[in-house]
Amino acid sequence: MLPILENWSYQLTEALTEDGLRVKQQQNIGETTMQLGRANLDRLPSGIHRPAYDLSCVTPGIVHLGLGAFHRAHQAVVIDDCLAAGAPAWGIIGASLRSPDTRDALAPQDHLYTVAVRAAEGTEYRVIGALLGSEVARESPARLIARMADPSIRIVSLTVTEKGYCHTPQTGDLDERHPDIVHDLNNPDAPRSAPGFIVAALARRRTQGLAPFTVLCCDNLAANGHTVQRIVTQFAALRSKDLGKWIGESVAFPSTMVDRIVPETTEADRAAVSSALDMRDAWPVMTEPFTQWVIEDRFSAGRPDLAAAGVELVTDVKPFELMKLRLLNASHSALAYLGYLAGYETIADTMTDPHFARLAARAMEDAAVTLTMPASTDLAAYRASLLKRFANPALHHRTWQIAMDGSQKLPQRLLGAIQDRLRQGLPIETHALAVAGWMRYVTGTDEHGRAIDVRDPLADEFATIAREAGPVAERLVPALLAVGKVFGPLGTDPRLRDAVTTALGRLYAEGARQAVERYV
Ligand code: CS2
Repeated sequence: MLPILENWSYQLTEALTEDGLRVKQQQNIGETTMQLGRANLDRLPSGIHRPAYDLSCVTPGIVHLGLGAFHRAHQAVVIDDCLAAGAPAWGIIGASLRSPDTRDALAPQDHLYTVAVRAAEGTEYRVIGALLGSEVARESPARLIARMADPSIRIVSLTVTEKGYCHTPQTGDLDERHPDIVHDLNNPDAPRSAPGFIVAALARRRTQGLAPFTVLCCDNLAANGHTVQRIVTQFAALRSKDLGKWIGESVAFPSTMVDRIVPETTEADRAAVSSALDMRDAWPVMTEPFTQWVIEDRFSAGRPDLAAAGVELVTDVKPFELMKLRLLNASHSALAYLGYLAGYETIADTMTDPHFARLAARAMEDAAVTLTMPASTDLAAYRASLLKRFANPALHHRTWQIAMDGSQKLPQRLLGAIQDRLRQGLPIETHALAVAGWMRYVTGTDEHGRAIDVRDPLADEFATIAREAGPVAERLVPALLAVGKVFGPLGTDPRLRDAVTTALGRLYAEGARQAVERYV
C-alpha cells in the first residue's frame, strides 16, 4: 500500500526558509476520503478538465510498454484528444515491466489520473481517461503477451528508457549477453525484456495468421524506430531465422521524436494535486505546457487521426530527432552533471546561475552547426524556447534524475555532435566539459567528499575505474574513454582525450562552478 493512500489527510506544502533550506510543512486539511474514479468525475471542481467523451464506449487499440510518468504526460494525452475527437477504438492498456506500483495506484481509481501542467503563471489540471487498464509484466507475462496478441491491438508503443532495449548504445545492436536477453531466449513465453515481449507477441500473431501491430518507440534513441527494428529482428532471428525475416519484412517501426519535460512526481505534488481536485489522486503526473510529437507516417495496422491531435506526421523524422537529442537532451545532461556537482538540485535552479545558462546556450549553439534541418525550421527560435523551458521555475526537475543512465545517453546526446564537430575541424571544448562533468559524476564522490548515488547499468564498472585511476584527470580520462560500449572508436581520438582531460583537470582543481564560469 502506498503511504499517500493511508496517510492522506494532510497536505504537504513546501516553503523556503531564509537560509534557503526547503522545509516541509504539514498542514491538516481534514479527512478527505473521496478518490478519483469514474463514479466521481462529475464531482470534480469546475476548473478541472475531464474526459470529454463517454468512457464506457472506449476499447483498447494500443498496448504501451513502460507505463511511466512520461507516457502518461505525453502520448496518453494525445490519445485522450483522439478519443475526444470520436475515435473510441484507440484506448490504451499500459504495462509496467517490473514494478507493480503504478498498477496498484491506478487500478483503485479506474486508471484515471491527473496531468498537472505547471508554468510560472499557474497550474492547469486535466484528468486523462485514455488508460483503460494495466499489466505488470513480471507478475503475469502470459497475460501481457495475450493482450499484445489480441487482434484489437494495432499499435504497441514503448517508453522503456534507453537501457530497456538491451542494446549496446554505441553500435545500436542487440546485446546478446545482456542477462534479460539470455533469460528471454531460454524462456520465450515468459520474457522479461521489451524486445522479448514484442517478439513473443508477434510470433503468436504470426502463428494465428493475424496481421502484426506497429511498433512505436517513444524513447530518446537515435533513429529510434530503425534502432528498435534492428534490435527486435536480431532478437527474433536468434529464436528462429524465419521469424526474424518475417518481422523484418512485415512489421512497421516508425521513428518518432517525443518531447515534453516530465519530472518525477513527489509526495508534495500528489498532495497538491489532490487538494486541487478535492479528491485523492494517488498517481498524478507533473509537466510543462510544451509538448511535441513528430512521427514517421508508416503504420502497418492503422492509426487514429494523430494530426488532428497536434502530432506532426512526416516522412523522415531523423532531422527532428537529432535536433532534439543534440540541443535539448545534450544541454540537459550537461546542466545535470555540472549543475549537480555545483550543488544545484533542479535544472531551474541551475539556470538561475547566469554562467550555467550561458553554458546551455553555448552547448546548443555548438550542436546546432552539426544539424541539417528542413528550411522551415528556425533553430535560433528553437534554442531560445529550450532555454525558457529549462528555466521554468514551476518545474522541479532534479539534476540527479537527468544524470541517471549516462552510459546509455551520452552517445546520442553528446558524442555524435563531438564527432561531427571534429570532422568539421571545429573546437569541442563545451561538449568536452559536459563529458568531463559526467566523468567526475560517475566517480561517485562529489566535491565535498560525499557519495553520489550513481544510477547506471555500468555504475560498478565506472566505480572500479575511478578507484583504480584516482582523482587524476590524466589517468581517469583515458580509462573511461576506453569503455567501448559508450565511446567506441571515438574514445581513442587524442583531440577528445586532450579536451576532456583539460576540462576534468579544471573540475578537480576549481570545482564545477568556477570551471563553468571559465568556459563561458
Ligand atoms: C531528460 C529527458 O531525463 C532526461 O534524460 O533529458 O527526459 C527530457 O526531459 C525529455 O527528453 C524532454 O522531452
